[in-house]
Amino acid sequence: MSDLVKEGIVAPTGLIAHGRGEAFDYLLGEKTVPAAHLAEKVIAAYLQEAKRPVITINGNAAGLAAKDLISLSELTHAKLEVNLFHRSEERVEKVCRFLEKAGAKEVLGRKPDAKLEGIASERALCDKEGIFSADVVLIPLEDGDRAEAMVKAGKKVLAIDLNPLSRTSEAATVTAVDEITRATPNIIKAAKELRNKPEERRKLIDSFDNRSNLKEVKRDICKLLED
Ligand code: PTJ
Repeated sequence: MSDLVKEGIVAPTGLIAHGRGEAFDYLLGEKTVPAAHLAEKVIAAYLQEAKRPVITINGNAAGLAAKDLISLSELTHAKLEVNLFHRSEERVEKVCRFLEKAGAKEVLGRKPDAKLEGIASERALCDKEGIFSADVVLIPLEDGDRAEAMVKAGKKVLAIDLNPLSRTSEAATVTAVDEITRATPNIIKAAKELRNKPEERRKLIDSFDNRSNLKEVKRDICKLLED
């Protein structure tokens, strides 16, 4: 990660965010807990049921899981959009190129032509054909303001976030409380398994409750601490 900071892919504060994530991962025993496993299946189901799915990519997500996120986008026909918290045109270009080098065929985000309501600053910028008109958005490692704005805009928001207490985790429709490099391959596997099973996908979506899933993760953390 520190090399990617030097290259300008990961923001300097991305390292701090990474450390926050690691701290929570220790509390999870550095493994995918059962509740996260279920959330990952539900995320796969939502992506496949979506009409206009989009996967948003920031510096940390690109640095940690570019290839898997590209594979997931191909498998689920989701668009990839670079959307940075610490935005500069130069960094957007660098992250887009980084994804293209890793094999992405089309990356949105270079020329944002729409704005998400409810966020001041350049962080509101997005692509009309991407995040703006998406019905389902996968947001790995997203900040709370944008996650809440996407929910308010009526989108189904799918988060990957190691912190079960974050505003993103609480606002999302589905949160996989898991490390991105474990979560993404799990979502890919589930998407392959669910490919020709629309009924099973809808069952997973209809029976999922994010609040109780997050509670289960917190119980797992307490149990690990007590043991
Ligand atoms: O590249 P940019 O400019 O878009 O900036 C990206 C960061 C991540 C710096 C920015 O979005 C940010 O500051 O995010 P936050 O508010 O720290 O939220 C990131 C969330 O991701 C936190 O709740 C972390 O616990 C969590 N997280 C960190 N590393 C991982 C993670 N979740 C899953 N896997 C990780 N490896």
